[in-house]
Amino acid sequence: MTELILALDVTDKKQALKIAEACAPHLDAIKLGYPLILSSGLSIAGELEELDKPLIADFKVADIPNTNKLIAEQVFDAGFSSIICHGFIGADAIRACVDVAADYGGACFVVAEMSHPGATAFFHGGTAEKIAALAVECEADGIIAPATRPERVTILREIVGRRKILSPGVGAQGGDASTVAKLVDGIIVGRAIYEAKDPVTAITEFSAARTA
Ligand code: O7M
Repeated sequence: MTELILALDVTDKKQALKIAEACAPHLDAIKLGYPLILSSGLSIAGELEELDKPLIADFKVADIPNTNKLIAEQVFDAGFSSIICHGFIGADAIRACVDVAADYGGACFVVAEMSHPGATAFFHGGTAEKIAALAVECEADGIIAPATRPERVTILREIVGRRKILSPGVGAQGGDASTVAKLVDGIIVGRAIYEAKDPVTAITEFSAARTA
């Protein structure tokens, strides 16, 4: 079944831990990014460890190969199981993340196309397709593709084949969970869960959408 991944973009550490604890039994993974890590530190990964869920570090890494390698090592040393990097940085810089992930027995996902309206300015016109092909060439574990544009996900699927596609943009950004769940390996949901009055009930609705 398509995985359900919580984007835990909650900047209050206590609240983040509370939501994660309540939601974890109903999730396949938790994605942490700048909002929570900048407010709480990388050690938040260790505090979430007892929930026994894969933790995805969403730093959208986009530097030179050596810097990417150093960032990725910090991420995996902290206890994350996956890292996300940008794709426009090119093969050598992507490979730096893929190689570190492989060394730690983890995974690396490459952002092929983003979900927000402004993303079309640079990702369309062949760029996202090129990045997806590069992700395959670099033996990344998968790509990030927009739930807000299912037709684009279908095009990128043809390029990446059976590699994983994780898709953000469901809920708050307007993407429809049941439409996109049929096309991807994991949907990433943030505000529609962590801002809900009852996050667990919200998760139940997204879970049902995965099989609809
Ligand atoms: O459901 P939301 O809109 O509250 O949160 C979506 C999450 O997915 C949030 O953490 C974003 O940073 C992330 N995201 C996008 O929304 N769009 C993208 O194109 C890419 C990502 C992402 O996760 O990239 C790895």
